[in-house]
Amino acid sequence: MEYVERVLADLKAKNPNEPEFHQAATEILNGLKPVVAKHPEYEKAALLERFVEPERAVLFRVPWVDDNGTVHINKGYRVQFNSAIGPYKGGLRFHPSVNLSIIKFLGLEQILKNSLTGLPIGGGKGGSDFDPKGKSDNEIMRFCQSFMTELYRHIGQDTDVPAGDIGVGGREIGYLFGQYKRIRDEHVGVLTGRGLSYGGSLSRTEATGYGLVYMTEEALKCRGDSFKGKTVIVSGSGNVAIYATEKAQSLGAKVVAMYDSNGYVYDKNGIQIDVVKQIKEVERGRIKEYAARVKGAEYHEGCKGIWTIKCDIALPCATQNEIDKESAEILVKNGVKYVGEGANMPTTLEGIAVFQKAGVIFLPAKAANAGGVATSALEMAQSSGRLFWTFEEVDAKLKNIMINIYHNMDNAAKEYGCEGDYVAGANIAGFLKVAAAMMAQGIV
Ligand code: NDP
Ligand code: 2IT
Repeated sequence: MEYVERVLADLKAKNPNEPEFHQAATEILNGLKPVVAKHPEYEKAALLERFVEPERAVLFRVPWVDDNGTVHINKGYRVQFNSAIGPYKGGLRFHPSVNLSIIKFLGLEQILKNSLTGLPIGGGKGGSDFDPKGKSDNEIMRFCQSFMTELYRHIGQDTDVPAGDIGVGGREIGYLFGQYKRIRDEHVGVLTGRGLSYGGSLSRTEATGYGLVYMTEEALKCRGDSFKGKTVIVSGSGNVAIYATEKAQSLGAKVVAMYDSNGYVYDKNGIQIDVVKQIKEVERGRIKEYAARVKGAEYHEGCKGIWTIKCDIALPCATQNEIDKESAEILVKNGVKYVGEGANMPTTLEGIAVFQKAGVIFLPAKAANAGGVATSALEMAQSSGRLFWTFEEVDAKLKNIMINIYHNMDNAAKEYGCEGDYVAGANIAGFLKVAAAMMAQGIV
């Protein structure tokens, strides 16, 4: 059996019941076929087998007590996937769907994403099946303190630096950091996405969404086009979705729809992002509220319908597998020209095939949403150097990084005979640096 097929078959046999991990590994390894053909030494060093096996996976119990005195137990995870090019780096996700398969898919993706940023960060991911929805601030705090009471022994500013993801934002990072500092007695850059008063970086909050739009803007520019006058759909209404919408609209686009896990809002006049920020960031409410507050806006129960709205550009910014084959076909039929993935793995493998066959410019997650973690690495640099850069400085660096990633994946695709296939291009460009580092460091 051919090398990639053999590694994939082995991975599925050894890691059954991990469909998201299989999906991410399939997408990545298929893209790497031309690389391993050119580098037979990789197979001799079992490089792919090592690449898909986490260096370490920590599973732990997170006990906590709710406001009524009831005891709850959640599962905690930290998968330290690859440290060849730098300390493990990647977010923590708090969502009831979290399991080992999801954390491993996110961790595997993170290795290549972090490599693409050009900064010295390895790949990791963690989280819990804890559901922050409907919990009081005190419950969130107690949960975060319990989570960190185990996690602290596995992380460190030069070892593993977690950050936010779904369900983990500024509030949670604050509680996690407070508990780490209390246990270790160290005020260091062990988490990113920190508040500005205790070591955070300007522009980290905006970075993932802004970065997604900067990359999409570059893809448009290279084709003599721009965001001006474009109709855009952004799914989700969390951190990534809000700042993708804000930046796309500032460049002249009209974002007409957003959703949360209950349903979507359609505003033909263009989403008023300040209203969404008030509902989501301040009140922690539901997107349904938007239609009650903004004249002319409609609310529809359920998420899938959002992809039936006609648009030029789709920016999925919520979660994995939100665009399946059927939704991709409807988007194509309605004339979508660009898809930029803000979320991690938001398009199924079948959905990607539909977009690519139709000639849609498809910007894959590990490249398109790398602005968040890139800015986390800039936060780490500021922490280590005891520096504080202005918003404009960080934002300019972010934009530069996103433009570089776009051209690196475009060039890698050309060089390896798959021009325009950015899925393969991103996998190849990200992998080459990790592979070189792993080869140089021996069999470890
Ligand atoms: P948030 O928790 O801020 O927002 C998540 C949004 O997605 C919410 O609107 C949420 O709705 C929605 N959502 C989550 N799960 C589902 C679901 N199963 N069906 C429908 N909607 C859902 O998270 P982020 O904005 O930080 O993350 C969004 C995506 O971007 C994730 O895939 C994450 O991995 C990725 N990402 C995040 C980065 C960051 O810096 N934050 C960096 C790179 C990627 P509801 O409130 O109803 O749950
Ligand atoms: O998926 C991701 O890249 C993130 N959730 C951000 C990770 C980070 O370390 O900033």
